[in-house]
Amino acid sequence: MRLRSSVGCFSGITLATKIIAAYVQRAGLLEIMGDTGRINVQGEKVQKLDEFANETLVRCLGYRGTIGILVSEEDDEPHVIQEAASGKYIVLFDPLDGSSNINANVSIGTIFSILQRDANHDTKEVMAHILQAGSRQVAAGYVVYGSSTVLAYTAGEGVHIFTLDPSIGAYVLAQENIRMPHAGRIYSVNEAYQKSFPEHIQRYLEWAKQQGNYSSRYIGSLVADFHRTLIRGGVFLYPGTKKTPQGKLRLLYEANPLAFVAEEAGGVALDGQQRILDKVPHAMHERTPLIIGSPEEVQRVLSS
Ligand code: AFP
Repeated sequence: MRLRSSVGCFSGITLATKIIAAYVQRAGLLEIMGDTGRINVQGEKVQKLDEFANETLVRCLGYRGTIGILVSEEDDEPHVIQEAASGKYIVLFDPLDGSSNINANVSIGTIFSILQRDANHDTKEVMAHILQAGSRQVAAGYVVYGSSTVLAYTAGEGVHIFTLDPSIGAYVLAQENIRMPHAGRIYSVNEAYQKSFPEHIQRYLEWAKQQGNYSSRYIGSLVADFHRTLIRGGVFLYPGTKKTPQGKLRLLYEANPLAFVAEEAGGVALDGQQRILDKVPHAMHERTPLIIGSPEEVQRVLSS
């Protein structure tokens, strides 16, 4: 298993997510549930735990010698840690995905993507280093704070799953080179929006319902819905709607890292037109439609 030289980023992420996991587990006791009263750059209510998770990641990653830039879902602007070329990595993250579920004790997670500075640009051209296609990620993954805390990670040589052992405070390798099932009869989508989805997606959902052997599963936390899709197969969909043609999910720190994990495990991730990892971003908080999962099921959605 390879962690690559981005290992400094990885140890910052494992430290931060262990701290976040401990807080999430005690959220009810610490009076850190509920929102802060602040609205973030995405127009969403910032939960107290969102803020805590963001600060923890920025703190844990901000002092690593090899990190140059941090990008968070919660912050309008990137954190430039160092302009020197030694800060060669860019870490992009959604500190607490699914945070509107916190009060209902539903699984939530942290998603991260690691890029290397683009050698064609001066180190001062911050946006040029951030706005790279997902195919240039050197590593990516996520942590699910669920019935156990699970970390899924890829550095381009397969996907490896670690479980946090709370008795020793360490992530322990649980599954090496996990593969996503090639097919799976589960679809995961917010069906309340069905009527405003593109027509082929509506046709797929109608078709699946008529089969009689499909299950519908939707948690409403991308990271948890994706993790189930990785383990059990099927397809997760968050298409554009008439009102929001680009959907809700963010390209750089949600779709890209999950697409990298999916492909490394034998799955597929598309926006409906093209491969997620080929999309060249134009803005740091850009959104994208997402169809991700088992190759057979994704193909079925596309050809419906
Ligand atoms: P929150 O972080 O605001 O809970 O949003 C979570 C999320 O971005 C993603 O994790 C879910 O897949 C998606 O939103 C659910 O959105 P809908 O409520 O529109 O289905």
